[in-house]
Amino acid sequence: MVQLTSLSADENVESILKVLERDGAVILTGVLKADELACLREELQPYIDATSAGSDDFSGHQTTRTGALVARSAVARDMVTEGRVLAAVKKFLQPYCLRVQLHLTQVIRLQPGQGAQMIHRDRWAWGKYLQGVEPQLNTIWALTDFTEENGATQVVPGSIDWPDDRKAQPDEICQAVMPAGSLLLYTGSVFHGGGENHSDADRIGINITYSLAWLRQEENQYLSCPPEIARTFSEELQDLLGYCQGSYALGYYTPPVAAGEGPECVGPQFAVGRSASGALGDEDLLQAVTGS
Ligand SMILES: O=C(O)CCC(=O)C(=O)O
Ligand SMILES: [Fe+2]
Repeated sequence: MVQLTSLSADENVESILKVLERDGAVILTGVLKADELACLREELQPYIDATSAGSDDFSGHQTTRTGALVARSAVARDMVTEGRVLAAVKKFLQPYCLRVQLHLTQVIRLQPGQGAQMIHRDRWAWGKYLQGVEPQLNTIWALTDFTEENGATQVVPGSIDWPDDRKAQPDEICQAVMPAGSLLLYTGSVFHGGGENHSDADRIGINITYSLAWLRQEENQYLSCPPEIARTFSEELQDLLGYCQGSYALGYYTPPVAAGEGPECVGPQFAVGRSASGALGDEDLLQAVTGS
Protein backbone atom coordinates (compact mmCIF):
# COMPACT_ATOMS: atom_id res chain seq x y z
CA MET A 1 0.00 0.00 0.00
CA VAL A 2 1.35 3.47 -0.88
CA GLN A 3 1.85 6.01 1.86
CA LEU A 4 3.32 9.43 2.55
CA THR A 5 6.37 10.08 4.71
CA SER A 6 5.85 12.23 7.81
CA LEU A 7 8.77 14.28 9.13
CA SER A 8 8.87 16.46 12.21
CA ALA A 9 8.80 20.25 11.88
CA ASP A 10 12.47 20.63 12.79
CA GLU A 11 13.72 18.29 10.04
CA ASN A 12 16.35 19.96 7.86
CA VAL A 13 15.51 21.30 4.42
CA GLU A 14 17.71 18.77 2.59
CA SER A 15 15.82 15.81 4.11
CA ILE A 16 12.49 17.45 3.29
CA LEU A 17 13.54 18.00 -0.33
CA LYS A 18 14.83 14.47 -0.67
CA VAL A 19 11.41 13.02 0.13
CA LEU A 20 9.70 15.67 -1.98
CA GLU A 21 11.79 14.81 -5.01
CA ARG A 22 10.99 11.12 -4.63
CA ASP A 23 7.29 11.25 -3.70
CA GLY A 24 6.21 14.75 -4.78
CA ALA A 25 4.76 15.27 -1.30
CA VAL A 26 5.71 15.08 2.37
CA ILE A 27 3.93 15.72 5.67
CA LEU A 28 5.55 17.94 8.33
CA THR A 29 4.04 17.54 11.78
CA GLY A 30 3.92 19.97 14.71
CA VAL A 31 4.40 23.15 12.71
CA LEU A 32 1.57 25.25 14.20
CA LYS A 33 1.07 25.43 17.98
CA ALA A 34 -2.34 25.27 19.67
CA ASP A 35 -2.38 29.05 20.32
CA GLU A 36 -1.61 29.80 16.66
CA LEU A 37 -4.40 27.47 15.56
CA ALA A 38 -6.81 29.20 17.94
CA CYS A 39 -5.70 32.61 16.72
CA LEU A 40 -6.16 31.62 13.07
CA ARG A 41 -9.68 30.43 13.78
CA GLU A 42 -10.49 33.69 15.55
CA GLU A 43 -9.09 35.80 12.69
CA LEU A 44 -10.63 33.81 9.86
CA GLN A 45 -13.86 32.19 11.11
CA PRO A 46 -16.05 35.25 10.32
CA TYR A 47 -14.79 35.19 6.72
CA ILE A 48 -15.17 31.41 6.49
CA ASP A 49 -18.74 31.58 7.81
CA ALA A 50 -19.60 34.27 5.25
CA THR A 51 -18.24 32.25 2.29
CA SER A 52 -20.65 30.40 -0.03
CA ALA A 53 -19.91 26.92 -1.32
CA GLY A 54 -18.45 26.34 -4.78
CA SER A 55 -20.50 26.34 -7.96
CA ASP A 56 -18.76 23.57 -9.90
CA ASP A 57 -17.53 20.05 -9.23
CA PHE A 58 -13.87 21.02 -9.04
CA SER A 59 -14.29 23.81 -6.48
CA GLY A 60 -16.83 21.62 -4.65
CA HIS A 61 -20.55 22.18 -4.02
CA GLN A 62 -20.03 21.51 -0.28
CA THR A 63 -16.67 23.29 -0.13
CA THR A 64 -15.97 26.89 0.82
CA ARG A 65 -12.84 28.70 -0.38
CA THR A 66 -11.85 31.89 1.42
CA GLY A 67 -8.95 34.00 0.17
CA ALA A 68 -7.01 37.25 0.75
CA LEU A 69 -5.42 35.64 3.80
CA VAL A 70 -2.37 37.92 3.76
CA ALA A 71 -4.60 40.97 4.16
CA ARG A 72 -6.89 39.27 6.67
CA SER A 73 -4.72 37.32 9.09
CA ALA A 74 -1.48 38.05 10.97
CA VAL A 75 -0.88 34.33 11.59
CA ALA A 76 -1.35 33.60 7.88
CA ARG A 77 1.29 36.26 7.13
CA ASP A 78 3.71 34.39 9.39
CA MET A 79 2.82 31.13 7.67
CA VAL A 80 3.57 32.61 4.23
CA THR A 81 7.09 33.59 5.36
CA GLU A 82 7.75 30.50 7.55
CA GLY A 83 11.50 29.96 7.34
CA ARG A 84 11.79 26.26 6.65
CA VAL A 85 8.95 26.15 4.13
CA LEU A 86 10.27 29.18 2.30
CA ALA A 87 13.80 27.74 2.24
CA ALA A 88 12.41 24.53 0.73
CA VAL A 89 10.39 26.53 -1.81
CA LYS A 90 13.40 28.59 -2.89
CA LYS A 91 15.68 25.60 -3.19
CA PHE A 92 13.11 23.51 -5.07
CA LEU A 93 12.20 26.26 -7.59
CA GLN A 94 15.62 27.87 -7.93
CA PRO A 95 16.64 25.93 -11.11
CA TYR A 96 13.80 27.64 -12.96
CA CYS A 97 13.78 31.25 -11.74
CA LEU A 98 15.57 34.16 -10.14
CA ARG A 99 12.74 34.75 -7.69
CA VAL A 100 9.73 32.99 -6.22
CA GLN A 101 6.36 34.51 -5.41
CA LEU A 102 3.20 33.79 -3.48
CA HIS A 103 0.74 32.09 -5.82
CA LEU A 104 -2.39 31.76 -3.67
CA THR A 105 -3.75 31.77 -0.13
CA GLN A 106 -7.03 30.00 0.60
CA VAL A 107 -8.93 28.41 3.46
CA ILE A 108 -10.44 25.22 2.06
CA ARG A 109 -13.32 23.93 4.16
CA LEU A 110 -14.77 20.57 3.14
CA GLN A 111 -18.19 20.35 4.69
CA PRO A 112 -19.90 17.05 5.54
CA GLY A 113 -21.20 15.44 2.36
CA GLN A 114 -18.47 16.83 0.09
CA GLY A 115 -17.45 14.12 -2.38
CA ALA A 116 -13.88 13.45 -3.45
CA GLN A 117 -12.38 16.04 -5.79
CA MET A 118 -11.04 14.95 -9.16
CA ILE A 119 -7.40 13.92 -9.03
CA HIS A 120 -5.37 16.65 -10.73
CA ARG A 121 -2.13 18.58 -10.87
CA ASP A 122 -2.13 22.14 -9.50
CA ARG A 123 0.25 23.17 -12.30
CA TRP A 124 -2.67 22.80 -14.73
CA ALA A 125 -3.64 26.32 -13.59
CA TRP A 126 -1.27 27.36 -16.42
CA GLY A 127 -2.66 24.78 -18.81
CA LYS A 128 -0.35 22.06 -20.08
CA TYR A 129 2.04 24.42 -21.84
CA LEU A 130 4.87 24.30 -19.32
CA GLN A 131 7.01 21.25 -19.94
CA GLY A 132 10.39 20.52 -18.34
CA VAL A 133 9.80 23.10 -15.63
CA GLU A 134 8.64 22.69 -12.01
CA PRO A 135 6.50 25.81 -11.68
CA GLN A 136 5.33 25.65 -8.07
CA LEU A 137 5.55 24.23 -4.56
CA ASN A 138 2.47 24.07 -2.34
CA THR A 139 1.33 23.68 1.23
CA ILE A 140 -1.90 22.66 2.90
CA TRP A 141 -1.85 23.42 6.63
CA ALA A 142 -4.26 21.36 8.73
CA LEU A 143 -6.43 23.57 10.95
CA THR A 144 -8.51 20.57 11.98
CA ASP A 145 -7.21 17.03 12.11
CA PHE A 146 -7.10 15.57 8.58
CA THR A 147 -8.57 12.04 8.74
CA GLU A 148 -9.63 9.38 6.25
CA GLU A 149 -13.25 10.10 7.20
CA ASN A 150 -13.23 13.90 6.90
CA GLY A 151 -11.48 14.13 3.54
CA ALA A 152 -7.72 14.33 4.16
CA THR A 153 -6.12 15.28 0.84
CA GLN A 154 -5.68 12.37 -1.58
CA VAL A 155 -2.14 12.10 -2.95
CA VAL A 156 -0.52 9.82 -5.53
CA PRO A 157 3.08 9.47 -4.27
CA GLY A 158 5.67 9.32 -7.02
CA SER A 159 3.35 10.63 -9.75
CA ILE A 160 5.46 13.69 -10.57
CA ASP A 161 6.75 12.23 -13.83
CA TRP A 162 3.50 10.72 -15.04
CA PRO A 163 2.03 11.78 -18.36
CA ASP A 164 -0.83 14.26 -17.85
CA ASP A 165 -3.46 11.77 -19.04
CA ARG A 166 -2.53 8.85 -16.76
CA LYS A 167 -5.35 7.96 -14.34
CA ALA A 168 -4.37 6.95 -10.82
CA GLN A 169 -5.71 3.57 -9.72
CA PRO A 170 -7.24 3.27 -6.22
CA ASP A 171 -4.22 1.36 -4.90
CA GLU A 172 -1.90 4.19 -6.05
CA ILE A 173 -3.74 6.82 -3.99
CA CYS A 174 -3.27 7.51 -0.27
CA GLN A 175 -4.48 10.25 2.02
CA ALA A 176 -2.54 12.94 3.91
CA VAL A 177 -3.79 11.90 7.32
CA MET A 178 -2.27 14.33 9.84
CA PRO A 179 -3.10 16.07 13.10
CA ALA A 180 -4.10 19.76 13.23
CA GLY A 181 -0.98 21.94 13.12
CA SER A 182 0.75 19.75 10.50
CA LEU A 183 1.24 20.63 6.89
CA LEU A 184 1.36 18.79 3.60
CA LEU A 185 4.08 20.04 1.27
CA TYR A 186 3.43 18.97 -2.34
CA THR A 187 4.70 19.91 -5.77
CA GLY A 188 2.71 21.36 -8.66
CA SER A 189 3.31 18.12 -10.55
CA VAL A 190 2.10 15.52 -8.06
CA PHE A 191 -1.40 14.13 -8.68
CA HIS A 192 -3.72 14.82 -5.74
CA GLY A 193 -7.21 16.07 -4.84
CA GLY A 194 -9.46 16.83 -1.88
CA GLY A 195 -10.84 13.73 -0.15
CA GLU A 196 -14.45 12.82 0.53
CA ASN A 197 -15.88 14.18 3.78
CA HIS A 198 -18.16 11.48 5.14
CA SER A 199 -17.78 12.65 8.75
CA ASP A 200 -20.21 15.01 10.48
CA ALA A 201 -17.75 17.90 10.92
CA ASP A 202 -15.84 20.33 8.70
CA ARG A 203 -12.33 19.55 7.49
CA ILE A 204 -10.46 22.85 7.35
CA GLY A 205 -7.10 23.42 5.68
CA ILE A 206 -5.17 26.47 4.52
CA ASN A 207 -3.67 26.23 1.07
CA ILE A 208 -0.63 28.50 0.61
CA THR A 209 1.24 28.01 -2.64
CA TYR A 210 4.32 29.52 -4.28
CA SER A 211 5.40 29.77 -7.89
CA LEU A 212 8.13 31.03 -10.19
CA ALA A 213 7.97 34.84 -10.15
CA TRP A 214 7.74 34.99 -13.94
CA LEU A 215 4.34 33.27 -14.00
CA ARG A 216 0.87 34.73 -13.44
CA GLN A 217 -0.38 34.25 -9.87
CA GLU A 218 -3.51 32.16 -9.31
CA GLU A 219 -4.83 34.57 -6.63
CA ASN A 220 -4.28 38.11 -7.84
CA GLN A 221 -2.25 39.52 -4.95
CA TYR A 222 -2.31 43.13 -6.21
CA LEU A 223 -6.12 43.10 -5.87
CA SER A 224 -6.40 40.85 -2.78
CA CYS A 225 -3.68 42.79 -0.99
CA PRO A 226 -3.42 46.23 -2.62
CA PRO A 227 -0.49 48.64 -1.97
CA GLU A 228 -2.26 50.58 0.81
CA ILE A 229 -2.46 47.35 2.84
CA ALA A 230 0.82 45.79 1.69
CA ARG A 231 2.83 48.91 2.59
CA THR A 232 2.52 47.99 6.30
CA PHE A 233 4.16 44.55 5.82
CA SER A 234 7.78 43.39 5.84
CA GLU A 235 9.84 43.75 2.66
CA GLU A 236 10.07 39.97 2.48
CA LEU A 237 6.29 39.62 2.42
CA GLN A 238 5.87 42.53 0.01
CA ASP A 239 8.34 40.88 -2.35
CA LEU A 240 6.46 37.57 -2.17
CA LEU A 241 3.17 39.31 -2.93
CA GLY A 242 4.75 40.71 -6.09
CA TYR A 243 5.82 44.17 -4.97
CA CYS A 244 9.23 43.59 -6.50
CA GLN A 245 10.22 42.71 -10.04
CA GLY A 246 9.91 39.11 -11.15
CA SER A 247 13.04 39.60 -13.22
CA TYR A 248 14.72 42.39 -15.15
CA ALA A 249 12.02 44.20 -17.17
CA LEU A 250 9.26 42.12 -15.56
CA GLY A 251 6.58 43.85 -13.51
CA TYR A 252 7.58 47.52 -13.65
CA TYR A 253 4.85 50.16 -13.93
CA THR A 254 4.30 53.86 -14.42
CA PRO A 255 2.15 55.66 -11.84
CA PRO A 256 -0.69 57.24 -13.88
CA VAL A 257 -0.29 60.78 -12.53
CA ALA A 258 -0.09 64.18 -14.22
CA ALA A 259 2.89 64.91 -16.46
CA GLY A 260 6.06 65.39 -14.44
CA GLU A 261 4.47 64.44 -11.11
CA GLY A 262 5.73 60.88 -10.90
CA PRO A 263 8.49 58.65 -12.20
CA GLU A 264 8.44 56.68 -15.44
CA CYS A 265 8.97 52.90 -15.33
CA VAL A 266 9.57 52.00 -11.69
CA GLY A 267 9.55 48.65 -9.90
CA PRO A 268 6.30 47.77 -8.09
CA GLN A 269 8.05 48.25 -4.73
CA PHE A 270 7.60 51.98 -5.38
CA ALA A 271 3.84 51.48 -4.85
CA VAL A 272 4.44 50.32 -1.27
CA GLY A 273 6.71 53.27 -0.45
CA ARG A 274 10.11 51.78 -1.26
CA SER A 275 12.71 53.26 -3.54
CA ALA A 276 13.10 51.71 -6.95
CA SER A 277 16.30 52.15 -8.86
CA GLY A 278 16.75 51.69 -12.59
CA ALA A 279 14.05 52.05 -15.19
CA LEU A 280 13.43 48.37 -15.95
CA GLY A 281 15.07 46.83 -12.91
CA ASP A 282 18.40 46.88 -11.15
CA GLU A 283 21.86 45.99 -12.44
CA ASP A 284 21.96 42.69 -10.55
CA LEU A 285 18.83 41.45 -12.24
CA LEU A 286 20.05 42.54 -15.65
CA GLN A 287 23.30 40.69 -15.10
CA ALA A 288 21.50 37.58 -13.81
CA VAL A 289 19.27 37.50 -16.89
CA THR A 290 21.79 38.31 -19.59
CA GLY A 291 24.81 36.70 -17.94
CA SER A 292 26.91 39.74 -18.80
O1 LIG B 1 -8.58 20.47 -0.08
C1 LIG B 1 -7.74 19.65 -0.42
O2 LIG B 1 -7.38 18.72 0.29
C2 LIG B 1 -7.06 19.77 -1.77
C3 LIG B 1 -7.71 20.76 -2.67
C4 LIG B 1 -7.03 20.89 -3.97
O3 LIG B 1 -6.17 20.13 -4.32
C5 LIG B 1 -7.40 21.98 -4.88
O4 LIG B 1 -8.45 22.60 -4.70
O5 LIG B 1 -6.63 22.22 -5.85
FE1 LIG C 1 -5.05 20.87 -6.01
